[in-house]
Amino acid sequence: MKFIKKFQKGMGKTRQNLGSKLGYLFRSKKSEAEFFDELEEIFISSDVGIETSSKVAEDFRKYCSDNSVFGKERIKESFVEFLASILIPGDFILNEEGLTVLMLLGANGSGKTTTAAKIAGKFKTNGKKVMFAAADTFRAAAVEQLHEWAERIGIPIIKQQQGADPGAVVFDAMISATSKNIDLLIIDTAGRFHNKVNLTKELQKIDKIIKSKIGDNKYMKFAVLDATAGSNSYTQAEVFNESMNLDGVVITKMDSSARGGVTIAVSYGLGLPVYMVGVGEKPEDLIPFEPDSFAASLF
Ligand SMILES: Nc1nc2c(ncn2[C@@H]2O[C@H](COP(=O)(O)OP(=O)(O)OP(=O)(O)O)[C@@H](O)[C@H]2O)c(=O)[nH]1
Ligand SMILES: [Mg+2]
Repeated sequence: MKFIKKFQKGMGKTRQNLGSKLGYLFRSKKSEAEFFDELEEIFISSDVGIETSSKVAEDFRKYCSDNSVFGKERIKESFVEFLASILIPGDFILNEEGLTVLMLLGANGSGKTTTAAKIAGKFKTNGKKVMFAAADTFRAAAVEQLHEWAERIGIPIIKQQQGADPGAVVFDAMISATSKNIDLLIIDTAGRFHNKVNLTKELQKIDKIIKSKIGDNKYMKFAVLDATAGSNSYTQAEVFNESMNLDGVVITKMDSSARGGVTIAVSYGLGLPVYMVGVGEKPEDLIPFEPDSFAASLF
């Protein structure tokens, strides 16, 4: 639980919402049947989704009976252990030798560009050669924003003018990253979710280009999900996963959200690893996902 303090601070609002409802239930004098029904309802009302909520309640009931858990204090402790055990963490490590390509996908404003900058800053500090590809060519401001980050961090960026083919940008970036012995190439993509079909086609094209040039190198795809969007973020993860076969997700804006319960829906419901969590706007406010810290921070 290396980042427990950051989780506790970043999850204050979710603690007030989901955590306080759970705390209240754990202290109440309910019969066993009522307890598990209410547990399910609390999850449903906290962006965990109907299916996942009933699965969580059912599995926790089984966990309690398998492990002979009785009594209020033990139930709460066991719940923290249980929750930590069902959430899937991801460890983002670079290819030991050669290139790692990371593509970030996500809806408008979910935090892709900021997350790209936070990840780039961290690896640059650790002595890695990082490069950006500005594959969000839809808005001039998007290219500009990534360019500013690249200058601030001190890393190269491959970009073209607004309206250029994102596939061409990525093609150039793959060639440039390989010839310059880059360790990590981060691809920032467009997020206009309202134009879903076109966006999906565009992302699939980029995906194909990366795969055709990746060779033995490592390639990862993360959906960047805004915790304040709650269950909408779950839907986005589901749609992106269907069309793009995600490796995992990053959950952003945990600090401004009371709807951090969506983390449970995405990880347990969709079986997707959570690699990182955004707990603020500063570069250091992106932390690795720790299921035990997450579960403990709910109370
Ligand atoms: N509080 C908080 N704000 C965040 C976090 N991550 C991103 N943001 C803010 O969210 C806003 C949108 O972030 P961007 O990185 O521009 O999002 P994007 O997905 O690139 O957006 P588009 O390019 O428009 O699709 C910015 O104001 C960020 O500072 C976080 O973890 N916590
Ligand atoms: Mg952006």
